[in-house]
Amino acid sequence: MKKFSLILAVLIAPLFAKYSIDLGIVTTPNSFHYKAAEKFKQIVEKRSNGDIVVNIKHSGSVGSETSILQQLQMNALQMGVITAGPIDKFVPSIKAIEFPFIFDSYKKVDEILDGKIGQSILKNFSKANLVGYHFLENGFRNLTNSKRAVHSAKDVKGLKIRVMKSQLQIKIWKLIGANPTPMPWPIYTQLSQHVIDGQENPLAVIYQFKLYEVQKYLSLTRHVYSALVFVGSKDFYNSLPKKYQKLLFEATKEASIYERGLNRKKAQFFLDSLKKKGMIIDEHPDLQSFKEKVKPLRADFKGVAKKYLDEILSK
Ligand code: EAX
Repeated sequence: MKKFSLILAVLIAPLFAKYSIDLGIVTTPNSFHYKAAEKFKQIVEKRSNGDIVVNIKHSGSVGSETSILQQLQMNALQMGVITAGPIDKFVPSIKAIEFPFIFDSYKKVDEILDGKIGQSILKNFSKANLVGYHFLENGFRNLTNSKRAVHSAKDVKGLKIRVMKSQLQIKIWKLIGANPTPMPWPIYTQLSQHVIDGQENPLAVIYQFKLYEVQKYLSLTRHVYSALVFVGSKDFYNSLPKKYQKLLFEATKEASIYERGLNRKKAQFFLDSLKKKGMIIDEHPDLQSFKEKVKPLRADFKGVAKKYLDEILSK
């Protein structure tokens, strides 16, 4: 009986909820994006006493990250956990934190993202009819490919590399010498069919999406720190009573801190696992050669993005 009423409560709870949040992610339930979304769901549903329900739409079932952002602008979705890369079309100032080799430690990441610069970037989401709630973590991005070992930038020459849908990311890989191809996630099929030779992502994503099956070489380039952002629909946010607006900020913050901790704790695990899976790993690529190639990028930065970039670089 007890079990029955519990099941009943779960089934009818959504009927009594006053607000419903559809939250989109492009990754699968084993990802950190999902773990963060799940934590957010637990907090929000509990602290709103069921007034708010959260439905996690995972694995790209509601479209690519760019499409999720567009749906958030129209309140067709209410929240998403989105990679910073494709956000730069909507919120150009976020480019400052996607600049190559700008972060050398988690300490600096947290200082910038949770500090004044991060806060102003999140505020800028409002101009795109979005809410930037909180930064969480995808991780440092590393290059993989199926063709050859990459130790220095010259080894990248001519490789067809899938990049995120971001002008900045395309430019980075052009400068390094690759043939960058922007595509939405996921890209396993394109890698396995050799439409592209390589890609770049944090170790967790490489492992969780089994890219080791189709990519032999991994270079720990850590070229870009990849933040994730809890993004929301501004219209939905404005429709909420103050106490629930506050709750969304609280819950995204707690879920982000939880996810960052989890992600960092497992970094070594993913490296060991990829080794066990047989990837050939260059743990100490010639980063200086990559840094040299991307130097001209700084001249492309204008306005607010330049202001943030200069500030981060001066720290
Ligand atoms: O969050 O599109 C990407 O490369 C992202 O880093 C990731 O895989 C999804």
